[in-house]
Amino acid sequence: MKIPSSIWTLLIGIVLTLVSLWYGQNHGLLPTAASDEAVLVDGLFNTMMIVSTGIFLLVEGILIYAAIRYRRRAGDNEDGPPVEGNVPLEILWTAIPAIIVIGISVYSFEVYNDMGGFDPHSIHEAPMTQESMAMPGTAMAATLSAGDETTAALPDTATPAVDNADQMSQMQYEGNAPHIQVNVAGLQYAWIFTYPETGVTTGEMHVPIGREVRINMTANDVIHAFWVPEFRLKQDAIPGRQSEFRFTPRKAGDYDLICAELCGPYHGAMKAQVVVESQEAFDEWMQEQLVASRETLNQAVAVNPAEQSPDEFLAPYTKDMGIHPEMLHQVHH
Ligand SMILES: [Cu+2]
Repeated sequence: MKIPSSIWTLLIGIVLTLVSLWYGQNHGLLPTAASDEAVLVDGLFNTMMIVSTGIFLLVEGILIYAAIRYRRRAGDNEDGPPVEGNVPLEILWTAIPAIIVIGISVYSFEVYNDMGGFDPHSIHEAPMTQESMAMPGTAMAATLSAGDETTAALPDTATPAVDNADQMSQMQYEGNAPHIQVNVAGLQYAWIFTYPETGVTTGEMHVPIGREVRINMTANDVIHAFWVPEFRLKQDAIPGRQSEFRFTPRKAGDYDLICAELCGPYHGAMKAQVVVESQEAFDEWMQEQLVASRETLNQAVAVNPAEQSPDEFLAPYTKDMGIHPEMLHQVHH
């Protein structure tokens, strides 16, 4: 039985589509997706991977098929019939890539907007991702706990609809775990993090799971770039300018923050740890940092020279001065 070529084309098309769809989502090229934004970026990346796998297989497949099917046979010295121009085909292979490119650019614009690319610190609803959709209970609980629970659960029928909607949207934002602010400074060759709410300054960034992190970043000397591959986030730190961006960590773990802008001879060593942990672990860590900074402060107070007598103040230095401690008394009495 001879199978018509249209059936063959259809079958090959189906197989090609299935293979592209599978490979585009199982390429294993990206590290763990540890933030809501990473899920958005991966969606875009996988879409492009599906399209490019399909195009690659189609082009290479036709190439290999043609090379074998139309190879030169023994004793055949002809050039074959001259083929030139095919307007419908040319329109088709111009239109298809144009549609693909426009589609991808609209999609990437959308992802950039969802990540807060245009207005990083504006009030927004967190992007709906697979992870956050997988836990509707927590999202609901957070929404309810934000406002008066009775009002939220049993909306007053007398309340005008508009007021209610207004209230709802506000509640959703507040309930969406209020953001935390982190000020980041890049300098040769380290990252410094300051939490303005507590005044804590550290060399390691800790962030709680599920809460939006708003970054205000600058550089002290040259241009650096904040890059956490697991967050799919890269942003320049520019001296004299504030870079604002946000992200919502979703997966607990220790991640590398890597400087992604050549900034000097030790650029390659410019790394810091980003620790994504539960809210409780984060609060505990913050408390430890506060205690540590208070201790440092107390030590500074303990040696406050203003409260010491001159010989008390000079006592530790007598060895350096090359004199006997008793001599101090003689000097001052
Ligand atoms: Cu750097």
